[in-house]
Amino acid sequence: MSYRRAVFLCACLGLMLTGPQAHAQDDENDFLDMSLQSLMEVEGMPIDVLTTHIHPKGEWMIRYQFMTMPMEGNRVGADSVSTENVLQGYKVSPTRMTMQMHMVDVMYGWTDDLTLMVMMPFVQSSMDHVTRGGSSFTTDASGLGDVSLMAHYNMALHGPHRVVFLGGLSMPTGSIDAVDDTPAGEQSLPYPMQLGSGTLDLKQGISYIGQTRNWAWGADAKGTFRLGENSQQYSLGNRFHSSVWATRRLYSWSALSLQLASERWGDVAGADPRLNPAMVPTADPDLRGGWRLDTRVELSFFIPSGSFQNQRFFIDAVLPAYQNLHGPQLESSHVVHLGWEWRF
Ligand SMILES: [Cu+2]
Repeated sequence: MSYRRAVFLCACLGLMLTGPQAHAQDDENDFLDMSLQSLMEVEGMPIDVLTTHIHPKGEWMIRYQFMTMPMEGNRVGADSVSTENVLQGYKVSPTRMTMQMHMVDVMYGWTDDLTLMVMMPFVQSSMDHVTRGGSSFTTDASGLGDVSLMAHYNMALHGPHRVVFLGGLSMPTGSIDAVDDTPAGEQSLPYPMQLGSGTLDLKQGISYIGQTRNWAWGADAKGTFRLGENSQQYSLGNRFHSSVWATRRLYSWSALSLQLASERWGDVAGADPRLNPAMVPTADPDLRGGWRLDTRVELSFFIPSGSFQNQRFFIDAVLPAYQNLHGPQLESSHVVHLGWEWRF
C-alpha cells in the first residue's frame, strides 16, 4: 500500500474514533442490551450498511448503484510487468479495461428473519489493446449481466449480536457470446469481457453483525460456486470473499465505514473453443485466477425525517492493498461505488 493511501486510511480511522458524538456516550451501554428490532425502531436508519442485512417483515428496499472499476497494467504474481514484456509471449497485450455496472437491487422482508433479494446488473466493459506491430484497438461489450435471487436468514444471538446466513442462485442471464471488431475481423471476446458466467451459480455465505447506537461492526465470508459447464465448454473459477468492517455514525444523518476485504478467484476450467490462448493472455483459461486485498472507505448520508425519510445516499472508494494474479493479467486500479437506496 502506498504511503498516501496509508495516511488517508489512518485519517478515516481517526475520524471514526474521535468524530462528533451523535449521542451521549452514556447511552451506548443501554443499547448493548437491546434487540435488533428495538434498535431499528429507535434509530429509524440502520447503519449495518456494508453487508448482508435483514429487513423487518413487510419492508421493501430499492437500491440503485453505479460502479466503475478501471484496471490498468499487467501483473504476473505480485509483480508488475510492462506491455513490451507481455508482447514477447503474445501477439496482443491488453493495456487497460474499464468495467462499469449499473445495479438495481430489490429487497423485501418476508418475515422478520427472512429477507428476499433480487439483484439485476447492467454491465458495460471496454478493453484497450496493443499489438506486436504497434497498433492499438479497443473492444466493447454491454448488456444485462447475471441476475441473482438471494435469501438472507437472520439468527439473533444475544442483544445486538446477530448471524445472517445467505444463500441463492445467480442465473445465466448475461451473454457469453459477445463479439466485437478487432484487427483480425469480428471475434468472440475473451473471458473477462463476457457479460455473464454462462452457468447457474450457487452463492452462499455467512455474516456476523454487531450493532450499538453509534457503531456497527462485522465479519463475513461468501462464496460463488459454478454448477457445471456452460454452452461453450468452460466454467469460470469459483470466487471467495471475506471481510471485516466497522461503521461509525457521525451525526444523525451520516456514517463512515471502513472495510478490509479479501477476494480470491480461480482459473477457468475447460476452454472456450472460439478463443486462441496463444494470441492474447485474456484468452488463456489458466491466466484468470488471483487474490486481492482491498481497503474500502464509504460515506453514507441519511435523510432521517420528512417526506424523503429512510433514504440513504452513499459513495465509496476501494483501493487494492495487495494483488497476486495468475498472469499476465490486468490489475485493479481502484473501484468507486455511488448509490441511492430507499426503505419503505
Ligand atoms: Cu436492504
